[in-house]
Amino acid sequence: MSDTTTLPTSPDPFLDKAWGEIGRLGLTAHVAEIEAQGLTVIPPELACPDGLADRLLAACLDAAERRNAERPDIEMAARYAPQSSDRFKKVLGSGDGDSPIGDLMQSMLFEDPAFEEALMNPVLLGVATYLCGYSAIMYTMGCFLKGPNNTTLPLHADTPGPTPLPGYASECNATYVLTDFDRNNGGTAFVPGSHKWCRKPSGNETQVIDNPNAVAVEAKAGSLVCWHGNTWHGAFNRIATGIRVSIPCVIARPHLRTQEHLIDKVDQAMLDRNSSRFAVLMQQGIALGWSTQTEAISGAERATKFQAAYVEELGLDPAKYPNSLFA
Ligand SMILES: O=C(O)CCC(=O)C(=O)O
Ligand SMILES: [Fe+2]
Repeated sequence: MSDTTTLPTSPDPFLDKAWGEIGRLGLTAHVAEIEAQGLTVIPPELACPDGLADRLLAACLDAAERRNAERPDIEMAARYAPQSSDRFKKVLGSGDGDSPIGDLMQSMLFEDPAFEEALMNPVLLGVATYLCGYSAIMYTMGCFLKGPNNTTLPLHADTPGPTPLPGYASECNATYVLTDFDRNNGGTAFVPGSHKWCRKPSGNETQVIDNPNAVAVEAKAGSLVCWHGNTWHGAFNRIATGIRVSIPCVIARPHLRTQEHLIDKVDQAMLDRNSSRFAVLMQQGIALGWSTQTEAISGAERATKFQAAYVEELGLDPAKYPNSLFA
């Protein structure tokens, strides 16, 4: 027997790493709440230090002004639906002239460096990693701008695919709340505990007002509301005047087909100023999605290069832990 003491090695060093970060960031109770309820509200002082929420709100209004040629006045009393909301009419079941989501701006990441900061916020990544692992990728980052409306957004689970949904999270929705959320403000509606049911709501269950288990989230501007992809949620209509502003940042496991295709869209300067984790979130470690054999070969080379750099940054190799939920 050797006289040196060897500590037992953890069966999953990725879990240890994720758990260590959660502890250091003061997120343990929030992660426990996600386990129990399927969602948590991380308060502004933890979620958005150093004025991040103010920078994000300004960046959203700047982007809306660029896209719609008019800066939204977030105090205004009218319905806000400058251009895109009708696109979702059939999908979301809104009545004519009304939208359950207001305006949805998509592909926000490239609009302003503040969105890069939002994605790389250690608090967001701590929760997203716990739910989707270190190899997770960005699925989408948008911005909802919702004024007074009549139509609720039906309850649904974000996880794609048929029932049974996997019991583990395939997605983490981390939404920056940039104006206060509650019932009157048209905040998100949640059915606490529904992430454990591993199915999607159907029929009358989808109705936010009629479902007695749907509760309005209460979150102050600057909060980060995080939920498990299986958690049933929708949104109450906005009774209050003014515009509700939020940034849904959705992180997913790397086998999912993402809403945003980022692989060949990220510019080199953006990659250069960020970590390998950022590159992986930007789908640079993904080899799939080619249209020609040449692309298949170059894509595999690119993915291998970014994965290797990430292994060095992590000090751990996800490929060596194929059964880990955290790798
Ligand atoms: O508008 C909301 O509050 C909910 C939006 C939603 O369903 C989502 O971000 O996945
Ligand atoms: Fe959703």
